[in-house]
Amino acid sequence: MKPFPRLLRAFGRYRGRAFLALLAMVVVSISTVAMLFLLAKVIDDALGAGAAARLSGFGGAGAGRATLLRWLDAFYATARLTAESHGIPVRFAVPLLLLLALVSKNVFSYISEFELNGIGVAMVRDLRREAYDRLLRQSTRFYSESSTGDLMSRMLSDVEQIQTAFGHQLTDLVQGALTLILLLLYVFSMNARLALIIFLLAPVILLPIVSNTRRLGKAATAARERIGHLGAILSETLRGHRVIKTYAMEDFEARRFEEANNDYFRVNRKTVRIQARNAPFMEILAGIGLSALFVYAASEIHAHRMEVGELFSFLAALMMMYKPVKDVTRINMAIQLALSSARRVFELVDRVSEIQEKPDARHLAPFSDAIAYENVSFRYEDQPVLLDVDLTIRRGETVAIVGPSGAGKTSLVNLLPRLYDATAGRITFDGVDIKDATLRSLRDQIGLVTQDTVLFDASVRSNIAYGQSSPPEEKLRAAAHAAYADEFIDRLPEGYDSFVGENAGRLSGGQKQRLAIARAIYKDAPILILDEATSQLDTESEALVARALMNLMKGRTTLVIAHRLSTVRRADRILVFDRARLVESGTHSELLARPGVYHRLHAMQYFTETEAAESAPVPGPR
Ligand code: DGT
Ligand code: MG
Repeated sequence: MKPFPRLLRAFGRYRGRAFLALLAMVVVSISTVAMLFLLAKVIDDALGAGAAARLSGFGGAGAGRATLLRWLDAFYATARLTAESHGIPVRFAVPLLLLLALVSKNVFSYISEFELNGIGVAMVRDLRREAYDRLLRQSTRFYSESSTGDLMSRMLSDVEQIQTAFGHQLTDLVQGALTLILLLLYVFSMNARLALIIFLLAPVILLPIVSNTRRLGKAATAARERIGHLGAILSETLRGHRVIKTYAMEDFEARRFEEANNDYFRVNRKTVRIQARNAPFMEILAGIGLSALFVYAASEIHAHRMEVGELFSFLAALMMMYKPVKDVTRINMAIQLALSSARRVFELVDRVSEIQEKPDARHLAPFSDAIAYENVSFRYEDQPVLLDVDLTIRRGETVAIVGPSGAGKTSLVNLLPRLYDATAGRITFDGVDIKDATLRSLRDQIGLVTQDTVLFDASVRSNIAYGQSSPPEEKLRAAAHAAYADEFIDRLPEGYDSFVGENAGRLSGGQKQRLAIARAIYKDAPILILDEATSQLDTESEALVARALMNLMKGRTTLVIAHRLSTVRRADRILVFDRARLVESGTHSELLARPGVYHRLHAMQYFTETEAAESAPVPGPR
């Protein structure tokens, strides 16, 4: 579905309010015309400019007057009579009526503005919620392939753009159109010939606006793309500031930013140029028209076909028409912007995650027997990452996965919670193909500690008991204790209520990992996936993390991507991966006994030794 009808449908949800706004707008337009009419009366009747003309029999309610004017005349006459019967003189009554029209115009324009803008705000709330829901349910592939900056700008500024268009700009558009129609009627009823001349000249003014608008629309789309690119660079810088510093890449990044910034600048300058020439051009055209009008009007007044007040009223009506016409450019641009934004937001909303739950997916019973990979192959793009992997993991087993970097270890374990789906073969969970199970029941049974620790900018408490508003205190402390995290948590200024900061900037690498382990212990899932990362830890915190991990693995079925000799030795079985294939499997001593990848890795000191962990007493329930 195209963005426009779709936005209209979203708008339609609020049609009650929209109808109210429309009614208010009609009243505003009528009040505006009434004001113009009364302006003529103020000049001609209250101030007396028309007295001479009326005495000589010209102007006023002649037989040839158009319907609109006759209605206004009748209404005016009644109002005047009423005022006179109450003893209010004309010079008070007419300005009072003018004031009434003015108040009515403003009260109703408040109502329409408020109602329509309210719809705009509500629409984007709906849209943002929908987009965020979709975003949350996207596949891991989507996240790894999208740029954060781009997604952020879609969720924030693009959605904002739609709000402006469907609130503010739409109010101006509809109000402008309504008022324009009534104003046209008004000027035609007042002096059809004069109005016709002006009307015929209008296209001369309108055509350049239309072409300008089209060019503006194109420039705006280009500008959106450029700002997205800028955002992407910016968010990379914010996330990667440490790398940038240590590689002394400030100049490089500055240049990259400079290029993108200049790109954006060029597009903007084009927009600015188009915009800048718009107003002066229009004003000059309008000035020419106005001068001609004065010349013509002078002869009309001379011939007593028009009164001075009416001329002023006519002029004021023309001026008022200028605004909605002029606004067409701005509104059109805003709508173009909103449409291109809507396209980008809907792209996100419509994106279907490649990981789908079957409609008849079944709930998995608690894990009882075995997980099996049957001829599993996997690829991200063209390059195979896993080829024909066959393996079975029994309940309670600890399986270590080792292999050179890029062998496919992380990819292998990512398939189990269906972060990715295998490209061939299948994975079963107690004999059930995981694609036939509900995602929830599958993922609930899996605890995951990733290679790069992820913590949320929240309290220690909510990081451990992720997603629970009031976690039981003993369970929380027990998890922290088993993860060897309690000693540092207790030293934090506010203990469990301390905030960890964005990217957990207030914690050390080892502390972060122990928090992540505490989270997994807290979740208490029967199956555990550990992607061990040891690089950033010193020996002491590594020993702590190692012990915490051992506590975590106790009594669970564990798949551990291991770099630590102690873990590998303790594993029931070691699976060795090399270049996408499962090449060896066995225990540490079995594998060492034969020449192969494992033997080579061991000889190359691929594994880290952790003395403290080795010599530590077997961690019982502390
Ligand atoms: P590690 O963590 O360095 O010890 O290596 P592994 O064994 O965990 O490797 P893995 O599974 O992360 O990557 C295997 C291959 O797949 C490697 O050539 C990089 C590639 N790869 C990993 N993640 C992605 C991804 O998100 N998109 C694409 N296109 N390729 C990926
Ligand atoms: Mg990995």
